[in-house]
Order: sequence, then structure tokens, then C-alpha cells
Amino acid sequence: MKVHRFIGQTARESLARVREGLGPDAMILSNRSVSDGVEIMACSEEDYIAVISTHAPPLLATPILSKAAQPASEGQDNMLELMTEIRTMRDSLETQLSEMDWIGQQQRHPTKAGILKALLATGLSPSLARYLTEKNTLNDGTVEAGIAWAKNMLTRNLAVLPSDDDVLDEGGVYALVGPTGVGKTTTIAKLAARCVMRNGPGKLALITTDSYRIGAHEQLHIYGKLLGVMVHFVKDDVDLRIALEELKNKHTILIDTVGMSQRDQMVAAQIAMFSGTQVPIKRLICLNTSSTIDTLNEVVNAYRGSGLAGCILTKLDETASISGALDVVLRQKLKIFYIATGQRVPEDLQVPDARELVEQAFKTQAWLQSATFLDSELPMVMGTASIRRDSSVKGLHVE
Ligand SMILES: Nc1nc2c(ncn2[C@@H]2O[C@H](COP(=O)(O)OP(=O)(O)OP(=O)(O)O)[C@@H](O)[C@H]2O)c(=O)[nH]1
Ligand SMILES: [Mg+2]
Repeated sequence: MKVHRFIGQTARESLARVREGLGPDAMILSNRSVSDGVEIMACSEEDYIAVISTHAPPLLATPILSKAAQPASEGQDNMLELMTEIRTMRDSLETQLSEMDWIGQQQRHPTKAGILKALLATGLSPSLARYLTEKNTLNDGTVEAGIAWAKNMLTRNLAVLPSDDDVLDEGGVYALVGPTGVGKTTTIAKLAARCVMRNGPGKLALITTDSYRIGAHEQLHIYGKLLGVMVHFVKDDVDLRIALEELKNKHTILIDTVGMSQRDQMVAAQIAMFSGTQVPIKRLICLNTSSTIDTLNEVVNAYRGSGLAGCILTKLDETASISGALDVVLRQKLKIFYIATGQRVPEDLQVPDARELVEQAFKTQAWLQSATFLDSELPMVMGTASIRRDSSVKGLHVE
């Protein structure tokens, strides 16, 4: 590759010289201020393409590359503006390169498109689908083998409660938190019934922080009565500390909380309340599997605080696809304690099985019309900057 050096008194002038010398499609490799102005190193587009076709992967990672095509506007004389322009051009160039790279891969390994389409059709996020397709080491296998590989990777990465005994035998204090109506109180009732069946009513206590909404505590009160377990109401952190002290001999304490939108400022106060106790409180977030990936991510980020013990996936019976929830759980590295599959107390609560969850996610793919892509649309999925740069998928172990 022949690299050319251009110097102008201003960035604008240097850029104009690049265009003059190498044409509007010249590639800018670097720029810096020098004693006599602004220096730009650039090469022709042909030279650049010749190099990337032989060394595609390393160059794709090269940080500063952009096209000189766009004419400089007035007031673009300072370096800051030039850098902004270069960054924008670099983004669009990287997108194009990624798209070209994908088209090349698609030609070399035609099964990749099939795998990517299948992953997208389950409702997994484009960035996770892209990551799994890229990391797939079975390049020359069948689409089915690629999907099986992806399923294995997803299964291996899903953290689930190994057995109910971890909660029922070990006991401790658990608080179920999350947005309104996700099934916290119903799940507490289901869990309470399990605890009573295992250890008897005397070893369990129920606490609710949901004491101010009209009729809200009635729900838990009724379940408590049915199970023969006292329900304690707490309104603030002082109350909570007193209640926990009083109940310190209980094997298990389950705390029901008032549902709050993830955007509610009270979420932070709730996190502080549960963090400030002497007895550690394990917070489990209830995630409605019917919610979108973006909503679930927002919910987890808002409720995370100093750390969630794990999550309970709810309303699996109502959702078209659980892939979105699995996607969030994988990225956020949340352990799944239970899955709730209906309104019946106590029947509709199960200990999760990672493989079964993944299988279920892939079974629903035919329904998700919105996630069905044409071959011609796949380069866009592979190239889009936000999808390409999403680093939250990189925590997955896929070797
Ligand atoms: N289909 C289905 N419905 C559920 C499930 N879990 C809870 N529900 C229903 O969802 C509704 C809300 O459940 P709650 O347990 O009151 O939800 P919550 O999180 O305590 O709600 P707030 O206290 O208002 O925040 C009720 O009608 C439940 O019967 C489930 O797994 N599947
Ligand atoms: Mg409730």
C-alpha cells in the first residue's frame, strides 16, 4: 500500500489536498498537527481495498480510517471539527467494511446466514445473534450443527439454581423486587407454600413493604392465613430492622415489596433499605418475560444497586418468546432462581433447567415474524455500529 503525506496550513486545506491528490474516495489513515500546519497520511481507495482483501481481520480493527469524500464546510478549520468528521466517516467506513466482510464470509461459509437468521428469529438481540454467529467455530458444518452449537453455548452460559434445596434448605432472607404487576406477591405465595411444605409454617415469616396501597397487603395476608404464616408489615428501614431482629430465629423470611417502575426514584431508596440491614438480604428481581429486551435491561440496571442475588422469570405462559429475557439474563449475568408459568398458587413455579429454557426459546422462532430477515438484510445487521460495538455480549464464554 502506498501511503501519501499531505500538509496544509489548516485541516481544511490538507483535506482538500488529499482529495486533489487521491480523489474523493481516498482513505485517511492518520492526522496530526505539525510545525508547519496539519499533516494527513492517506492512501487511495484501490490500495486500501487491495490490502483489506488480503488482511481483512486485522485491518478491520484499525482505529483511524475514513474517507475524504465529504467536502469540508465553513468553520471546519479546527482540529476538533475535523476529528468529529473523521469519526463519523470512520463509523460509516467501518460499517461498510463490516458489511463487506460479512458478504465475504457468507460466500466462504454459506451456512452462516442460515445460523444468523435462525438466531434472530428466536428473538435474541441482533448483537448476541451476531456474536454467536461470528464465534461459531463450525464454519463448514450445516446450519443445524451451527444452531446446535449456539444452543450449547447459550445453555452453558445460563446460570440457574441447581436445586430447590439451595433456597428451601439453606433458608435466609429473600426480597422479591421489580416493577408493578410482574408477579412478586403471587411468586412469594408460591415460594411460601413450598417452604411450608418442606419445613412447616413455624420456620417461615412473611414481610411486606407494601403497606400503603389500599388493599395491597390483603393479597399477601390471605396467602399467609391459608398457610398459617404471620405477615409483618414494615413501612421504612427502621421498621424493617426491628422486624428482622424479631424474626431472627426464622429459618426463611420472604419479603414482598411494592412494585415500582424502574424509572421511579424510590427504587434507589428501596435498594438502600435492603442494603443497610445487619442480616444480609438476597434481592431477587422478578422479570416479566413478555417485556422487551430494552425494558428488561433498563429494569435490571435500575434495580441492580450493589448486586442482585438473581432473578425469577415470570409469566412464561403468556410470552411469545423467552429469548429476550434469556438474552438479558445472560448479559447481566443473573442467576435464574425460579420460573413462574401461570397464576396458580403454588403449582405454577418451577426450578429452571437451562437446556429446556434454551430449547423453548428456539421452539418459538416461527412465530416471530418481526425478527425474520431476508439474506439481503443480514449485512446491515452485521454492520450496524451499535450492534457491532455492543460489548455486553462479550462476557459470554463461547470457546
Ligand atoms: N399468566 C401469569 N400470570 C401471573 C404470573 N404470576 C403472576 N401472575 C398474575 O399477574 C398479576 C399480578 O401479579 P402480582 O403477584 O399481584 O404482581 P406484583 O408484582 O405483586 O404486583 P404489584 O404488587 O402491583 O407490583 C396477577 O393477576 C397474577 O395472578 C404468571 O407466572 N403467569
Ligand atoms: Mg404485589
